[in-house]
Amino acid sequence: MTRIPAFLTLSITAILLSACAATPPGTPLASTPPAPAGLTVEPIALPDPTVNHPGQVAPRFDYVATVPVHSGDTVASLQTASGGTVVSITGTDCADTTCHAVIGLNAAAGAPPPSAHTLSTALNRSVTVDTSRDQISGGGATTARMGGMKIAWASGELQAWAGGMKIAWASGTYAPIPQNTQTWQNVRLESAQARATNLGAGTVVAVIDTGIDVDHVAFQGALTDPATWWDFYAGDAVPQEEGTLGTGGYGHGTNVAGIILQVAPRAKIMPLRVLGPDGSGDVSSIVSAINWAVARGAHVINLSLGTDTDAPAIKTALAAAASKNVLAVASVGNAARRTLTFPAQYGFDLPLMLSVASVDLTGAKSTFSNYGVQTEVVAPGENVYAPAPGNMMAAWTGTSQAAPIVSGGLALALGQTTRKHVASLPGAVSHSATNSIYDRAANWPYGGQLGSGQIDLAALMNEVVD
Ligand SMILES: [Ca+2]
Ligand SMILES: [Ca+2]
Repeated sequence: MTRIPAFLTLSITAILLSACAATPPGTPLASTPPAPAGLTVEPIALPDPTVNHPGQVAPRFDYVATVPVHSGDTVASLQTASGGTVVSITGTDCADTTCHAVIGLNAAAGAPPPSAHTLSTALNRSVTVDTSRDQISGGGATTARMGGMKIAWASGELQAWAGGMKIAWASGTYAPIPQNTQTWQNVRLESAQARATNLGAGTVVAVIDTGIDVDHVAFQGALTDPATWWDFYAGDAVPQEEGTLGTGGYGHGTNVAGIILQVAPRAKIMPLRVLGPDGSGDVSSIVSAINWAVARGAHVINLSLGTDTDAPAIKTALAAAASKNVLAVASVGNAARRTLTFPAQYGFDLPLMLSVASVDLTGAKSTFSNYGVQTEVVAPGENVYAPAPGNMMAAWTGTSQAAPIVSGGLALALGQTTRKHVASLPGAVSHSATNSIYDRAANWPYGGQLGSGQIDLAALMNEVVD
């Protein structure tokens, strides 16, 4: 996996940060979420947020502190004591459960990182501090990157959207993309949809990614109310993908959302943009997006992104999501290493979250896919066709493409009356997976490190659907 350079974004950011420095964050939104008792925090919104602002980058933070909320705290008191900006609240009911304030911090040039010890003393509670922002020094390490690479622009496929496909998507009728036939056969999608006849209706899947092409014909009628969208990267309410065809991360989120909708055609996608055109972004944005999705009714959160650096702030947010029975799915990364990226690595500890690796269409581990004992399930992630910006279709390859097959499977199950409690559905994905992939000689080096095996959507529906 080629690491996506962060330089482009960083140079743009530097310019916009100075231009936007005088803009106070927190411009109220038209739609106010259910706020934690006593604390209301809106995402950073630059002026005129209801309009899309191509090229705009919201203020970014080098570090993010996670601070337990105490009764009597106010946004002002937390900001005064920490010297930072409260960007989000993890947890939706601070009166009953522990909430955490997510505080963005910047260090002056040459100054040491903010000290968790100093902040803990100042706030009189235990505070953790994570690196948040892409670091331009240190070899261009990317704090959060999407895991996937475009392998083909199927320009000739544009016709596929001109006729019946458009109508099929808009009406929620399953219309398989012929190029994905083998992929869907391998996970037994057709049988699963025959069993789960609601096709995911009533289920919301948050796609925390590069945004999506909200105007794509494939997404008309398939997205949540625009009041639930947000672009954390730009500080506006329109999570439209930005970039250049064939470059960087452009099209990544559109592909991921399109895969989910092929599995669960009547689910609704909540598009949340946290990654820029190069596919990189900040921990603080991802945490804010997870909190946002939970507060606005997402049932499943798809995270086709990752970082090599432990990010406890993300784990705290995912644990809070789980406490509200919100499921999460994360890709394990594309470095061909025996270790999982974060947040996928947290899936092992969190019963409501699944970590997903990629296999090819023969069931062999994809050469690029990370693996390891913390992997929970695998899905085919090679050459998966889905919508691409501009009413196009394209195939992408990566663990990023395997994860949304699992998210779609959870949405299919959630669209039905199930025998299982929501919290046990991820476990059912594992139980019902087929472990026959371990019989393949190509997978012998990875014994026990590809989870329970390949997701079997038909077996999953048989296990869970009433
Ligand atoms: Ca935008
Ligand atoms: Ca798990």
